[in-house]
Amino acid sequence: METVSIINIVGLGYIGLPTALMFAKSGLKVVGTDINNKLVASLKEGNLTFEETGLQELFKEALSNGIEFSTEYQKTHTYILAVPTPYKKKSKKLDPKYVISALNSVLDVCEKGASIIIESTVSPGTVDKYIRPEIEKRGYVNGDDIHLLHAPERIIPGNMIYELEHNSRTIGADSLEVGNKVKGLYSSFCKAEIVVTDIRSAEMSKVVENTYRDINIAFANELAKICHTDNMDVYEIIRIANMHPRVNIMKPGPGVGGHCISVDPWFLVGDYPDLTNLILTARKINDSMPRHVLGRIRDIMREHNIMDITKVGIYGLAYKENVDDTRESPTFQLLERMDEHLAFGVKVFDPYVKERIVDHQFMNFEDFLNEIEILVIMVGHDHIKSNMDFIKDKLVLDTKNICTFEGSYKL
Ligand code: SAJ
Repeated sequence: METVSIINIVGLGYIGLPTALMFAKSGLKVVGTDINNKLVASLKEGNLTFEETGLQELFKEALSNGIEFSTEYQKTHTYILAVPTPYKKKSKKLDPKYVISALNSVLDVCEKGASIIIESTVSPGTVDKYIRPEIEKRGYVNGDDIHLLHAPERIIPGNMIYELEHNSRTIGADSLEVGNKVKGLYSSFCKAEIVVTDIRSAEMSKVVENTYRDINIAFANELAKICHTDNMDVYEIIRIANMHPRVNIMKPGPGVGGHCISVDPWFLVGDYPDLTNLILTARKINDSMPRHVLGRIRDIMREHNIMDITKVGIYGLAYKENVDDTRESPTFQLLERMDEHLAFGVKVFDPYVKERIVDHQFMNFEDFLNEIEILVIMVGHDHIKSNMDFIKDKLVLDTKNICTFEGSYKL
């Protein structure tokens, strides 16, 4: 592996930060850059900005290896951009503004011949359509003055550190030579296979992976609705079906959240509206699940003659178990639906979410339980699994199928 000067990681969020720390742990010289002053100040003081298994230990190792954090872009040869790539809610197309702005800040300072590696998920074609023109506008020649690469991440919140080391990954480059050089860089911490391909294939494969998962979850969710209608046990049916050697149905749930699976398929729908019937339908099914949960709450209230919505408690604000990330969380979608239907005053609790972000959010589990009659489990945190004894006397709507006692309501 050729020696690299500084690696400048741009964007210190859920992906950029752990990646920066892994490089630093491997002994490389790393500077993490973010435009958010508060975030940089916090990291400089030694405080992490989100929780993740093993992140604290990794942070300590990276600090002792000299990782630095700054709001300034560094003059160097290697950049990794891990900034957000939101989608425009109406057109469902990717909004590349953060990548473009980060890229331009990098182009202002980078050395000639620098490699700029985009880790952010982008819709297929984004590099050609939006990124290359920025480089050309400045009179740089891509592949000569600047090397552009796309190296999408694959790590899953909750198991990021392990997966950074053990998941295989993809590097899209314009030439095999540059791709292999960057592969050498990532192999400083990634022990799995690293595939070098072209940029277009790297972009597409990333979005395809998340779309595949979205479609499969939608199938499980549709089954849950079918089974509910005719009083069948969807979990038993999935358990049996999955005994078939070539069947592997996923778990139904209250909806699909997170910044990846619920977003990436929209890039394909936005770009290929006439060709994405299956993908769009899957998105619609998954997006309909919070409404299905609302209907189930109504059923339980009716059955037990409970008229007061403030007796309902929603457990879980995170988008999935054992993380504090609330992006695109099904619970937000449920709360929005409730609000639209004038169901004000529903109570909320999540042990991972330490700041008050919604109305009637409790910070203490006991206080929360004391106030409610119906408990809706939206997220299967380990916390609730180890507190089954305390919720047994409630009417429980268990959307994650985690209750170990009889009598809970299911999706
Ligand atoms: N979910 C279900 N049923 C399931 C599995 C998940 O309802 O059987 C729900 C979860 O509760 C959650 C949502 O789906 O709301 C997404 O969670 P997830 O754990 O499936 O995935 P993410 O969004 O945390 O991470 C995904 C991963 N992609 C794939 O597995 C193909 C991860 O590897 C990617 O790195 C990440 O997206 C990303 O950054 O793109």
